[in-house]
Parts: sequence; structure tokens; C-alpha cells
Amino acid sequence: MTTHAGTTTTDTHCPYCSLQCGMGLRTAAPESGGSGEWPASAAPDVFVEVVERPGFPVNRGALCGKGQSAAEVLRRGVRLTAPLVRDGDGVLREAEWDDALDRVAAGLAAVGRAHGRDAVGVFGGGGLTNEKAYLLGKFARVVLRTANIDYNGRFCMSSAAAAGKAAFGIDRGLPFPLEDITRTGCVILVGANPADTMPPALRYFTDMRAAGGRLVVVDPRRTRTAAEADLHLQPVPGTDLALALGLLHLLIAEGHVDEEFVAARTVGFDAARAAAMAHWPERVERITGVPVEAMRDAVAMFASAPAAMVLTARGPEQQSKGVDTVGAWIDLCLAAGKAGRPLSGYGCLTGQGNGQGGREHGQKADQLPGYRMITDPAARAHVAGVWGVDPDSLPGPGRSAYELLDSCGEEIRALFVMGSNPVVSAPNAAHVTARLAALDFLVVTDVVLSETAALADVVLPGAQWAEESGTTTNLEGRVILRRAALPVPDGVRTDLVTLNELARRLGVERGFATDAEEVFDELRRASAGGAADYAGITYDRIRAEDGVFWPCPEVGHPGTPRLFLDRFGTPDGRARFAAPTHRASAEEPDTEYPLYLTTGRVLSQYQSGAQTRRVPALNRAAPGPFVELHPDLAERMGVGEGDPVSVTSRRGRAVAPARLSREIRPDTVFMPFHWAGEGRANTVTNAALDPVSGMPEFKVCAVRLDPVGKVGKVGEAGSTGSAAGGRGGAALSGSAGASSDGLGEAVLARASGAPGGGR
Ligand SMILES: Nc1nc2c(c(=O)[nH]1)N[C@H]1C(S)=C(S)[C@@H](COP(=O)(O)OP(=O)(O)OC[C@H]3O[C@@H](n4cnc5c(=O)[nH]c(N)nc54)[C@H](O)[C@@H]3O)O[C@H]1N2
Ligand SMILES: Nc1nc2c(c(=O)[nH]1)N[C@H]1C(S)=C(S)[C@@H](COP(=O)(O)OP(=O)(O)OC[C@H]3O[C@@H](n4cnc5c(=O)[nH]c(N)nc54)[C@H](O)[C@@H]3O)O[C@H]1N2
Ligand code: SF4
Ligand SMILES: [Mo]
Repeated sequence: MTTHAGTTTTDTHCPYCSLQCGMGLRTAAPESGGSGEWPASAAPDVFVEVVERPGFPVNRGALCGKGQSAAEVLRRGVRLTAPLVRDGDGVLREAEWDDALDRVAAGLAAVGRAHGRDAVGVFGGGGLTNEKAYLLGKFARVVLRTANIDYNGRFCMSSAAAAGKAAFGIDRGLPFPLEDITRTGCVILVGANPADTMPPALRYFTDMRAAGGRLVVVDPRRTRTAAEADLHLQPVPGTDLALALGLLHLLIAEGHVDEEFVAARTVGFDAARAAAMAHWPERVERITGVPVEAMRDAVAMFASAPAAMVLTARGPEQQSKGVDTVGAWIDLCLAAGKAGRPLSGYGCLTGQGNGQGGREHGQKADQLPGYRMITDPAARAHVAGVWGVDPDSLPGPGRSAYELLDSCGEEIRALFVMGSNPVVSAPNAAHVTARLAALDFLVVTDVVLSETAALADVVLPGAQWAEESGTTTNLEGRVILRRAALPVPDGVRTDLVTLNELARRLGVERGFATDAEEVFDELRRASAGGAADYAGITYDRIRAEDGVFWPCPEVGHPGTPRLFLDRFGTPDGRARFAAPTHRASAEEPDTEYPLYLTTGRVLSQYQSGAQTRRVPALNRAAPGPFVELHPDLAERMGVGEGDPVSVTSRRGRAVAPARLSREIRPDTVFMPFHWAGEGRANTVTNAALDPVSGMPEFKVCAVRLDPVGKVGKVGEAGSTGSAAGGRGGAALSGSAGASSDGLGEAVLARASGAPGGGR
């Protein structure tokens, strides 16, 4: 990239997914080289542009469209630039920072006094930097002294985390760098669609295949990722557990067990063998719909490769049996001796920008920094020591994310949300929205007026990734540094400043630094000696080394790109077989609800869409929700391409245009979950939780499909979704801020007819 006079390029990382692609941000004052065609940021007179950063190894300069357009969300008019406080008429209006913060402190304190400390809940996000996640956890435990903090990562990789921890003693997304994929012999990719969800990572799989490796993809849809595979297994949603057991059965029956590895490095194989024996191939074919021959082919590819991997993402994990399902896939790796060895192992593709670090430093209901368990007395003593508080003052474990949201308005009376938009992204979302509306007090800190922020009593606007420094930990366990390229704009504060101000107002004067590096140095001490040990990682090292892999216990330590090569992280160093048996999904189709619904993502929108639905280029590429269904099913239902259809479950009904595709099973429909309004997929999804991880069953429920009378134009439902998304630009540019939102005051006001019952 040529740099002309007056421009500066800052090396940083994308604000979105867990790949944390390296990018440059080129900035200029307009008179000194910027042209009006660059996106202007909210910082006065500064132009900013995303440019390639070819030197960063993970993505070598490649970015998907979301990364390329990320600077659009920095613009004034798209984002929030003043706090909003709900006034006596129930309308959100711009307010002074001091007034807004006073109101938050008073509101949280009042609920604590009236209903007890645990009545104040905190809901965080896996997109927050390590520093924010750490301080948010500390804020909950030290300032609010509530047990009830959890975060959206519970909806993301919590099942893989629980299974990985049980099997290996340590859970880190990938126990090896991505580059190892290119040199392994076979990858079974289960319920992951990196072609759409991590496009620059697809190259690792295509390079592996070019070098002779085999790719097996397990997905009820023939995705763009599956189209790249040597073998595509297309199971019924929710049956991955049976499939893994069927493959293990065949592996054993065909003599591929690595007896030496099993004897030397594992515990519990007999139980796993017994579980697999009960899942003979014909039985598994009946459950999954995957032909026995295809299973045999998969086992042959996996077992015959000198090194091989199983990688999972949300497909098998977001199930009410997600932990057992991942456990079964890990068992397959262990039995075959494909773990704890070079170029082999089980890994989870984490999802959010800091999905990994966000769960290591204390936002999770049961954890303290450094991946320490909050019930462990030694862990409590260590962390309390760093925080300068009495270990007995630290609360115990609180509710998991869905349970926390579900108890709002009942046991939980006030909620502080930072970095999540559960009105769109939580399962059974109409119910969750009603629970949020029943709260005495809701505070949301966000960068935009998300659907959840629109329900709040107070909205606090945060600085964005380009305006503040902070670390994230990508899916490889690589701790990287986002550097500030722009000043914090007027009217906005960093989340660290917000936490500091609130802590002071609630009587805690010290221990809430506002400088990210200072917070990180405290986090290093808090994590020292824990499983996720960051003690040896410094900002200077990250700048020099393209990131450092944890654990890294001392500054002189090289970091740990590859885990488990000598021993697993369990007390005796051996991996544990899980030995689960198959069970049905919480809801199976019946005569009333005869189809499976599964949900997921599209390339050009991110998560709840709060950010990406405000980017015109992304809205052009992915304008609204849809229902993907097989043409045979469409014909039976009398539905044509683009016709509005309704998808109804026991929870509710969503409406969106039909999109016909031969790539999906005819017994299954698929909806992306990025939109609010009528096309919100989560109105329909089932909040059945995994008993161990608390993961909701986003990936399978039973639904009915109906054509919606040909009223209105085709695509009408889609435009409902985009209307919500389109409210960014013009909506907030007026002086009245959010109250001039395109949706009108009806949504922002506390009118009892408003969606969600009144907030
Ligand atoms: N474009 C884009 N990229 C993203 C995100 C985004 O919102 N948009 N979000 C980021 C985050 S936080 C995450 S967690 C990751 C998620 O990344 P992925 O897990 O790759 O994404 P999903 O689309 O949720 O699910 C992957 C696949 O699971 C399949 N699937 C559905 N049900 C089942 C099932 O029962 N079994 C199996 N085996 N497969 C099933 C779906 O058809 C889908 O193709 O993406 C990250 N990257
Ligand atoms: N049906 C269905 N539902 C799902 C899933 C699925 O596959 N199917 N996937 C689940 C998964 S894996 C995930 S991860 C969740 C994600 O769902 P959400 O938690 O809703 O994720 P985001 O949309 O990323 O929300 C992040 C919010 O924080 C804001 N934000 C971003 N950065 C910052 C920051 O630094 N500070 C503050 N204060 N705010 C910030 C954004 O503007 C946005 O409003 O959705 C889950 N929901
Ligand atoms: S793949 Fe993920 S990290 Fe990379 S540019 Fe796209 S959203 Fe950003
Ligand atoms: Mo996620």
C-alpha cells in the first residue's frame, strides 16, 4: 500500500470474528491527504480506511467483506455519540455523561438494596477485549458483588469448552496453529462452514487438499465448505452424537484402534468401546440418514492418514447434548491415536473476536481469571489477593446465560449488558424480550443502538476497536493486540472508563484502571499459575511477535503454539474418554411440527447484525432474512422462490421469503439469525439447555412451514428485517439522537403495546 504524505497506517485487527485477521487502518486529516471518498470517522476531521496487512500470518492480508467494511461503523450518524436516558415520558433522550452514570449507579444500587446483590445481573460478550472482559468480571464480583454474571459465549463454544476440559484438562479452541492444518492428512470438519464464517481460513483446508490431505465435512446442508470436501456426510440435524459413535464403532470393528496410544496416554477406553458397540452402523444410518458406506469411507480416510484432526464448530455444539456430542468426536480422535501428537488432534473453531480470551478471564458464571474455577478455594484466594479483597467476599457461581435472561423480572431485577444483543441472538427470543421488559432497570453499553439497547433505561455509548487498544485471543490461543488508530470521539467513552466511573460511584475508588495496558498487566498477575496463564505476555512482546500463544508463564517463555504433545493437561497427564450414548434432540418433528429447523450464518452479516446491518455494502449482499428449503419440500407446500413463508414452532412464528436450494435436506429448513422483527429466527428456536454447558439448542427444533397468503410484495418480510438494520444512518444523525430513530418513538418509548410487552 502506498502511503502518501499526511497519512498514517496502524497495524491492528478486525473487530469481528475469532480469526482476528490482521489489517491496517490508514488515517488522514482531510487537508493532508484524505479525500472525501474515504469513510469519515466520528473523530472530527479524520478519515479512515481499512488496508491490507500482508505480514500477519493468520490471514496474510486477506479479509472478508465484513472486515473490509468495518470502518463504516465508526461513522457519526451510524453509531451512538451520546448517552441516552429514558425520561419521564418513557422516551430515550440524549443526556450528559455524569447524569447517565449517576442514574446507572443509583439504579443498580437501589435494586441491590431492595432485592439483594444477586438480583443485579451482568451480561457480557465474547467480542470484548481481554481487558474489558477481565474488568467486567471484577466489576461484578468486587463492586456489585453479584454471583450473576454470564455472557454470550455460553451460546457459542461452551459445549466444546466443557468437553475439551473434561477430556484434556485444558480447553483452548485449537491446540495447534492453523498452519498445522495444511500439513495434516485428514480433517473431519463437523458443523462448520468456514467458507462463509471465516473465509480467509478456507485456504488452510484447500492447501491441505492440494498437498494430498482429505477433507470430510459433516453438515445437513451442502454448504460452500462442503462443496470443497472429498466427502460430505449430510446427517439429520441433532444426530452428530450417533454419527460419531457409529464411526468409532467402525474404527474399532475394522481394527484401527491405536492400542499403544490408548494404553499409554488415555483413561476410560473400555467404557467408550462399550458405548460404541451399542451404535452399530445400520442403527446409526437409521438415526442419522448417513449411509453406512459413507461412514466407512470417512473412517478409512481418517484412520489411514498418518496424522488427522477433528474440528467442530457450532453445528454439533449448539445442541442440548452438545457436550456429549463433542465428547464422542474427541473419543474418536483418542481411539485412533489422533491427539496429542504433531499435526493431530481435536479442535474447536471458536467464533467471536475474543471468544477464547473472553471466557478465560472471568465473565463466565463459574470462572475467575486465568481459567480458574470460582468454587476452588485456592483460585479464590489467588484472585482475591490480586484484587485486594477478602476471598470470602467473592460470590460463588451464578446462573448460565439463558437462565440469567429467563429470570429477569423475577429473581434478577436489574441487568447490565455489555457487548451483546440478546433480543436478536438469544433462543426463544420473544420470551427473552418480555423478560428484559419486565426488569426494574436495564443498562446497555454498546457502540450502536442495538435492539437490546432500544429497550434500556440507560444506554452508554462505547468507543470502538479502532479507537482504543486492547488484546484479544484468537481461535488458535494466540494473544494479539489491537492498536488504537483514532482518538476517542466526542461524546463517547471507552468501556474501561465507564467501568471505572461506575465503580467509583458505587464506592470502589481503586482497582479499575482506564489504561488497557495497565489492566492487562493486572490480568497477567491474576492469570498467573492458572490454566490460561498470560503472565509472560506483554504488549511489547505481542507487537514484536505477531501474537503470543498461551500458556506463557514467564516473560522469557516462548509461549505454547502446540499443546499436549508430551502430556495432556489433566492431573495424571492422560486424556479421558467421555463414552456418551446417543439421545434424541429435545424436540423431534411430529405431525403438528413435521420439519427440522436449523439456524446459522451467512457470509455478509455478523451475529445479531447490530453492526453489519448498518453497513450498506453488506446489506446489499445480504439484505434480509430467508428460509432455505429444498425444492421438493417447496413443491409439496406450493411455495415458489421468494414467496413469504412462516416458520412456526411451539415458541412462536417467523416470516421470511423462501429460498429454494437443492443443498439442504428435504426434511430440514434453515434460517440465518442476523435479523430482528418478523424474520427473527430466534422467535422460533428452542431454549432447551445442555445440562453441563448450559448451551441452548439453536441447531435443532421442530417447526411447521406455511405459505403466507400472497399479501404484499415478495420479500416484504425481508424488508422488515432490513428496516430495523437501516435505522443506523439517518436515525441517529439528528440532534435528538435515538429518539429520532427510523422506527419511531413507539419502539423506544415504554408503550405497553411495544414489542416485548412494554419496555
Ligand atoms: N459471516 C459470519 N461469520 C461469522 C459469524 C457471523 O455471524 N457471520 N459469527 C462468528 C461466530 S461468533 C461464530 S460462533 C462462528 C460460527 O461458525 P460456524 O459454526 O461455521 O457457523 P454456523 O452457520 O452457525 O454453523 C455451521 C454449520 O452448521 C450446520 N449445522 C446446522 N445444524 C447442524 C447439525 O445438527 N449438525 C451439524 N454437523 N451441522 C449442523 C449449518 O448448516 C452450518 O452450515 O462464525 C463466526 N464468523
Ligand atoms: N438461532 C441462532 N442464534 C444464535 C446463534 C446461532 O447459531 N443460531 N449463535 C449464537 C452465537 S455462537 C453467538 S456468539 C451469539 C452472538 O450474539 P450477540 O451476543 O447478540 O452478538 P453480537 O451481535 O456480536 O452483539 C454484540 C453487541 O455488542 C456491541 N459491541 C461490539 N463491540 C463492543 C464493545 O467493545 N463494547 C461494547 N459495549 N459493545 C460492543 C455490538 O454493537 C452488538 O450490539 O448469538 C448466538 N445466537
Ligand atoms: S474472517 Fe473474521 S476476522 Fe477476518 S476479516 Fe472476516 S470477520 Fe474479520
Ligand atoms: Mo459465536
